[in-house]
Amino acid sequence: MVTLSREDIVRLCERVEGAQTRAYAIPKLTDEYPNMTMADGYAIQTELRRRFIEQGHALIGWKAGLTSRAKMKQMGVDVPSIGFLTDRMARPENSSISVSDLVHPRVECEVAFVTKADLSGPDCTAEQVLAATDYVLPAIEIIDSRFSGFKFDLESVVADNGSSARFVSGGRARYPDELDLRTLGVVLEKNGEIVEMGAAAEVLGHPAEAVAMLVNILHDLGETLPAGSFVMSGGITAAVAVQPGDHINARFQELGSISIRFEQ
Ligand code: 0L1
Ligand code: MG
Repeated sequence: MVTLSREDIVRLCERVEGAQTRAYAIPKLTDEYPNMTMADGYAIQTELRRRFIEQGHALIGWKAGLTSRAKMKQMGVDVPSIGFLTDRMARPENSSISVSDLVHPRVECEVAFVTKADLSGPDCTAEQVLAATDYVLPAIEIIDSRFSGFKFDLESVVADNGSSARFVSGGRARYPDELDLRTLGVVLEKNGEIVEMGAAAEVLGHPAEAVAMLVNILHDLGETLPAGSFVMSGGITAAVAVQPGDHINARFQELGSISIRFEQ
């Protein structure tokens, strides 16, 4: 249930927007509003999406977050979340990504879905997601929590759009029925060293389950997922911190590799 007044939602949204666009850390929102609910977090995120679209950003899709045990354990939470993705967050493969406009950049490997049919909740299933999927492709998400010292809770993370910041996709697109998306392996290398590895089943047992969960949360927000959406299903492994000079290579079984560099 939304408990915050419209005035408070707008004020907290402006706080998050300032931290995102000017890259500074802020205290978690629940320090001031300890009784804030998840619905309040989504109300702030929805206001942020409204503002960005008003400013000319194009909504291109959504991300599921905190969908693997590794991520939930790393962040000390037990429920997945969703966030929106815009054209301004996309970066090309093999590019050099600046960290000067980010606060706490970290990377994670994800399976992305591109849809060819509309999907809606409240009872969307993984089977429906797979039937509505045009193709899947590998992605690296660069998340950036805007909360000081990584001290946050789910309500604050949701308001901060699930730490969404940048993403890169590419590699090799495949039809989902050509792959076993549960056993699909991924290896994350930083500066030539393997730092994380896992199988996509880490994501709620099957990444399509995470997309179904996302569609059902969208239903609660009064939204559907239109055909042509780009959806990231959540980090398979724990997120890895990056700094200027780092080179990241994510190798996905069957889906090719994605490389990026980080610069000041
Ligand atoms: O993409 C995600 O899994 C969202 C993570 C949100 C919390 C964090 O910043 O790690
Ligand atoms: Mg992610």
